[in-house]
Amino acid sequence: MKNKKQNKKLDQLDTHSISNENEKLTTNQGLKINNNQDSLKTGDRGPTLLEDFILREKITHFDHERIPERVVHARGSGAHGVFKLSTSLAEYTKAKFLTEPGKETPVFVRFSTVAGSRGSTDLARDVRGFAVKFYTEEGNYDLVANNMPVFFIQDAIKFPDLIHAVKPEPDHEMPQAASAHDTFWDFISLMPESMHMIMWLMSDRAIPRSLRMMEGFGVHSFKFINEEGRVHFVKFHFKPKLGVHSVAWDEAQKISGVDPDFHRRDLWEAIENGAFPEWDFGVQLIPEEDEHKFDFDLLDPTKIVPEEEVPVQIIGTLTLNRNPDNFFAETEQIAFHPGHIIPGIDFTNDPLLQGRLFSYTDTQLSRLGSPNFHEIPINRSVNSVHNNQRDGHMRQQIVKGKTSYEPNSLGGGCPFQAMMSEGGFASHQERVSGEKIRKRSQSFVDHYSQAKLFYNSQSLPEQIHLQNALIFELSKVTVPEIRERLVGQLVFVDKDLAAKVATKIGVQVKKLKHPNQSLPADSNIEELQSEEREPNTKTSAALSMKNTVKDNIKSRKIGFIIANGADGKAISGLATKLETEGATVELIAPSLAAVKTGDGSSLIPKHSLTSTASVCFDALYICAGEKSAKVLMSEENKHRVLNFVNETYKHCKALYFGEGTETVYNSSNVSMKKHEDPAVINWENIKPENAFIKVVAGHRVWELEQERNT
Ligand code: HDE
Repeated sequence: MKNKKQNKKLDQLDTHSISNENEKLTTNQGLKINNNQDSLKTGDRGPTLLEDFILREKITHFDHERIPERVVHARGSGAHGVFKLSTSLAEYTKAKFLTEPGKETPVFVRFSTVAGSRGSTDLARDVRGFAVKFYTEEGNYDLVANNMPVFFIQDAIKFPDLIHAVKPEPDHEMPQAASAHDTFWDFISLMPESMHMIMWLMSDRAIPRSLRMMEGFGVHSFKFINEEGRVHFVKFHFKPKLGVHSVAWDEAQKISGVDPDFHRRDLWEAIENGAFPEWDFGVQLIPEEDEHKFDFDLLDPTKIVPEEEVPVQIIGTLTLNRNPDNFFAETEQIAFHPGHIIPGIDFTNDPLLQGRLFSYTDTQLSRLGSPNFHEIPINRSVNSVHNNQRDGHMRQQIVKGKTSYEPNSLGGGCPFQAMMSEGGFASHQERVSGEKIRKRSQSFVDHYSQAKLFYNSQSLPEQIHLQNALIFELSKVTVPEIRERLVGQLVFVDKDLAAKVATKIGVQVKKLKHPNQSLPADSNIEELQSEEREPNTKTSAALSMKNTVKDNIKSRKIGFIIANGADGKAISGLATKLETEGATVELIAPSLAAVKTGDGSSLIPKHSLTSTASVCFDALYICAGEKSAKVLMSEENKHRVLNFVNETYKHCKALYFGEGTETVYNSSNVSMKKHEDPAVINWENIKPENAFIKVVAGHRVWELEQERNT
């Protein structure tokens, strides 16, 4: 954070931040308070007096502490950081933060779930928001992205319908933060354009292991404009350096109970521990003249540009390196808007993006309550703001002088319009003509090819997870006709998938016959949905998490189960090795009391067997030592220890049984395996520590799931 602009941003926040250290308590008017324990009364048992301005000020402020939560993306966590450019894009855009290699731009990133309220669980099956505010020298640039590259709908006019369908049902306000209910699937089954997004939502991408292990996508095509006015379409990508990883659905459900703040805590702790989350920032660039060379429309937000057709060029690194000081002031009050752009970046006519350009300012007005929300420290740009906008609720800026209009002579004509050469923004000039019409373009009609591409590209375990997710969700749908209609949609994605889901949710696979309101009247739906279509066998390696980064154990959380008598030397040896490679080791013992190891030293556990669960860890080590194994297998502890071991095994995570723990091994489900299991390490392994690290680096061994769970 040595960079000047970043410091400016920090200074700016600092002038608004305050510490209570060594300070006396005051009212909001700065009056020192002498008694914060009792209200003003008539006698010590008498009624409270209206005169008590200190009580009234305190309670009134408290009564107004809440602001409306975001309509969508209400639950979020954020962090400060920096974007460092490595490759100049001057050939494509004049945006200054993208043209000078080495340049650092301060950022604030807010991750979120979409459907749940502010207090909902982090591990809901959902899309994640990935909103980035770049505080550039030319003004704030917001890339309000998601962790999935496509969206449910093609036109903004359907957004309220989509959100009403997924939110808790209006009669009984259930279920919270879940798409597994009637209204969501009713809507989806009538909206074939959502099928591609449904594949992503039912995949493991919707239950990330960590916010630090998610990709980010701008979704829409945007435009880059260079100094000469030349246009390229651009798709934005964030690729996590730790790879893209997910938990198992069974884990997600359990984590929601054990630690609903799992993602928030993980992000916070990683940053506090100095394991700064990092992403490669990349772009797919398409020259304007190639706009129509694809078999889909670049303006259609339900389509990706496959990386095989246009590779992602990595141009820099996004690093999150500082937690907010105050959640409300920063993470809650930050106000994103896809319309916050800078010279060199412009919009396309994607009808979803066009609608978003209206929505975000409108929502900030109702959420933050004033047109002056840009003056809240987290929303301020690093370059100063000069215009003739005045007044409004909670105005902070004190503008000197008597003119608040333009043109003026009394104020010397200031502030002046900027010429383009001075950084003045001018929308890219584009020729537009057409009928005034409410109609979907015929080029938006193919809803299934890319849904199929996604499904085809998944590894077998990923496909099974996707099938199971659909079965889970649709089993919660109480109306058989909705289940049947959805299966009717799946037929056009993959017949086998449709059949597998159908048998588990008690419906027949039937050919789809229903009105398709999103399609133009003249669309040839029969042809598009024909089962005789040429089979689509295309795949794209970038779509499968199987091909992600699996070569390190950085920031992974390893649980050590210990008890009195454990082998202290073996524990510290392994812990040092894991920590040297960047992992975090946490001790779990029968109670929080200090554990005495065999060599007489004492270790303080972070958790007890009752206060945490296996689902909160990436891997488990049953600490070496016969004595401690005996304690772990005592009547009092046995059930909990075996639960840890069996769950870790079931969820395909690395398990390591230290020397002397045969009793634990033999009592667990692991002993029932019929042959060598590559993810279970024990005292017989040659170089067991290295073997363990290798399995942890692979994250989960999904290939073993079917065998382990049968
Ligand atoms: Fe949003 N969206 N959205 N959205 N969106 C909001 O703005 C909206 C869409 C996204 O951490 C709201 O400040 C409409 C796509 C993120 O603060 C609201 C449409 C994508 C966030 C809104 C979309 C997004 C929001 C709610 C369809 C992925 C959280 C509170 C036309 C590219 C930002 C707020 C944060 C938030 C409207 C579709 C991403 C109501 C009308 C597509 C990451 O203005």
